[in-house]
Amino acid sequence: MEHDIWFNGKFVPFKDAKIHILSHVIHYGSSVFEGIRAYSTEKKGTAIFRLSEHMRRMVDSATLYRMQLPYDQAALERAAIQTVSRSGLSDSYIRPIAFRGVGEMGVNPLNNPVETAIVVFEWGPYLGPDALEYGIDVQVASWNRFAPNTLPSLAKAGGNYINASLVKMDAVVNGYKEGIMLTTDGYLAEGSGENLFVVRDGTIYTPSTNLSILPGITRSSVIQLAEDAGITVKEGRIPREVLYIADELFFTGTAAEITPIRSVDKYTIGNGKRGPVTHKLQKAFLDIVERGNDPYGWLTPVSG
Ligand code: PPE
Repeated sequence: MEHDIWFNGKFVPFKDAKIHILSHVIHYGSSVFEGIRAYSTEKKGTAIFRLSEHMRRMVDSATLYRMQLPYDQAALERAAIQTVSRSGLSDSYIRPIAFRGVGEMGVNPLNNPVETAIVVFEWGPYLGPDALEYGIDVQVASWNRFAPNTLPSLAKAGGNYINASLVKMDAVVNGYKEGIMLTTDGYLAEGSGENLFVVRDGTIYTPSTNLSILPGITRSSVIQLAEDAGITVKEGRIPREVLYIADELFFTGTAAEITPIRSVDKYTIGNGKRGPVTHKLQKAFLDIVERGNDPYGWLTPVSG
């Protein structure tokens, strides 16, 4: 279904949201974007999950790239609500994006206008229809996550995903659903579009944000849900081989939600099924986004 797109402050029909071939973003990847989900909740109707945290990260990403956004965080939040509302969708994926348009050619983007859009569409389970229940098979990627002095990993920037695409393509071509990237010195980092969690002896471990990962909003939500369920969460440097002896592994992300990993490099994880800690966290997450219980104030209702 093709829904109206909020484009530079106005709604335009889906087919009319076009850009010029000389837009800087096409040549140099100069965009910053977000991925946000809206859920149809029982108690609050259609509601957007952690809207302000996502828009804050978008503003931060723009700041890092010296990109002056024509809209502040509050205006972006209002526009996202309107775009969802206008689509009539109850469950949707929201993609706000700001990019450098047509101006001068060449690497310097400072003289190119910043264009902003918000698109809403339906997006089912990111890693396949059975992924959330049965888990996925993944490999360790041979491409590393970029080093901290190469690109700012706190920014969710278009150009970052040229690296992620290499990881994802290799995984798919090799018959896996996803790849896990290591840091340049060999520690666990994250998936091409997800953060990574390890469970061993009832404790949860996840790479810390100083390891070139995107500081995921689902990641921080899951850390909070785990801690509030009495599970210890440790953030730090995790050696690669911990993957192969983990009791459970899972990915988190807006698109991926909480996806169990059932094997890595053909090592079976746990009993090769979704583990109990993963399942418990999925249920806690669904209680918020499906039931609409909202003890943390993470839901923004779309109407009213
Ligand atoms: N790491 C990366 C590299 C990443 O792209 C994402 C989101 C995450 C971690 C998780 O972040 P968060 O969504 O805030 O929990 N990836 C987005 C885009 C995926 C895509 O293919 O496009 C997403 O999940 O929306």
